[in-house]
Amino acid sequence: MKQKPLIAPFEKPITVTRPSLPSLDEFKKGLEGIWDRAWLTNNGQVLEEFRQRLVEFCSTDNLCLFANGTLALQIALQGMGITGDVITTPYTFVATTHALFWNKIRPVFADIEPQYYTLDPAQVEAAITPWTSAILAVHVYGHPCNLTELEKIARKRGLKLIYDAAHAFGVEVDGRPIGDFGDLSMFSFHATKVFHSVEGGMLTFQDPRLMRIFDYLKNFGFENELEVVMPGTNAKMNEIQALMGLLLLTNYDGMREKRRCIHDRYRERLSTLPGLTLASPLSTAVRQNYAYMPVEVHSKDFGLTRDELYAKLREYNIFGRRYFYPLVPDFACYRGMCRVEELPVARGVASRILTLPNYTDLKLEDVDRICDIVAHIQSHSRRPTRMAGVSTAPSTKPGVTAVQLQ
Ligand code: T4K
Repeated sequence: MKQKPLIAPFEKPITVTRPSLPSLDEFKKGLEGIWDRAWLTNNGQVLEEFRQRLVEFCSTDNLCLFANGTLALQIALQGMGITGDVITTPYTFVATTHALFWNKIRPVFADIEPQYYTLDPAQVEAAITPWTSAILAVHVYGHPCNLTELEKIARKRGLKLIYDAAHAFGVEVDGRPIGDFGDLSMFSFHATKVFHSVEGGMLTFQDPRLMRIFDYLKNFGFENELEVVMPGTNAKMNEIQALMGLLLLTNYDGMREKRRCIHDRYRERLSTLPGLTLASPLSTAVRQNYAYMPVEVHSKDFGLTRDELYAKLREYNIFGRRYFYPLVPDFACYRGMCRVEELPVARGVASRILTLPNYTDLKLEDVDRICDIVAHIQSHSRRPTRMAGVSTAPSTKPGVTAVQLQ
């Protein structure tokens, strides 16, 4: 009887991401200082040190820290006085759109570009009306938007240009930090991000006058014990968050380098598989951060749909995610905001996208094993596809157990 090869599943779940952590000893040492001072939040010493380090890292003093990225974006829109309609991308995490809604701003969805999945400037321009006040673009997966074109449109039409840079910490373009583009950028320091402070958010911006407004808005609008100057909220980062961020920031370059190796390996192994496409390589002007590992599954050539591959991988204990599917306008709370036939590019990408495990401590041998499993699943799909020169045979690399089944 013909024997079929099978690769063993991972013993433990391999999730789409896993937070980087500093050494526990270092963290404990930092905690001792916090314990001694008994100062846990409201502009503590560690927060101030963390902010100072970020000022150096991001090359700007116009920088404000928050409890998380969502609150940071909500406060940004409020503090900048954005109203009316804002043109934004449907291809993002829901928090981008929620931040608009919480400010009673109407999101107007424009389609994305197929190579990097960021807003298509031509679609943005076509969507502008007299009610448009700003563009809210997302550097999705850490891929910089078309900065030059968006800037041109915003300046020409008198619109504010705001970037959701939740995925883009550490990215530079032509040696300029990504936060230096547009009027304002929001970064997320959530545990699942390339760099994090457990939860956390940061705004960097051009207009220095915004600093005071953001400081009020994140602290109930307090001027002093007796005066409240605006109806703020509570969006402060605390000392323990700041400690995590401070310790991880010292190792940012090391973390980035590990991710670069992981990305290169995925590219090398997956780019020849028929029916899988990877995002176009970024321009050499971009210092990228390797935040996510998205692949598009073209069912006709791959032999399985994206959802079939997603489900099959779970059988091997590999938990990729369909970031970003469904599209934001397809969620119940935004349904009806645009017609189904609109946004064809975003819709197509959302139906094909799968983000594979990608985190600093993912071992290269595990990347190989994931790639072997993807190839193996494909070779056993109901519509097997092969291209010359592409082998779907299981690897003999260490860490990959090949067993024979009847
Ligand atoms: N704008 C954009 C474009 C964003 O992507 C986000 C957040 C925001 C704005 C808002 O920023 P924040 O307010 O979050 O700062 C995750 C994150 O929670 C979210 O921050 C992120 N984007 C989004 C893309 O991904 P979920 O619901 O997918 O997370 P969850 O809990 O399913 O975690 C994903 C995987 O990570 C888990 O399967 C396992 C692993 N994990 C997760 C956590 C929390 C760990 O190993 N350890 C952990 O502590 O949203």
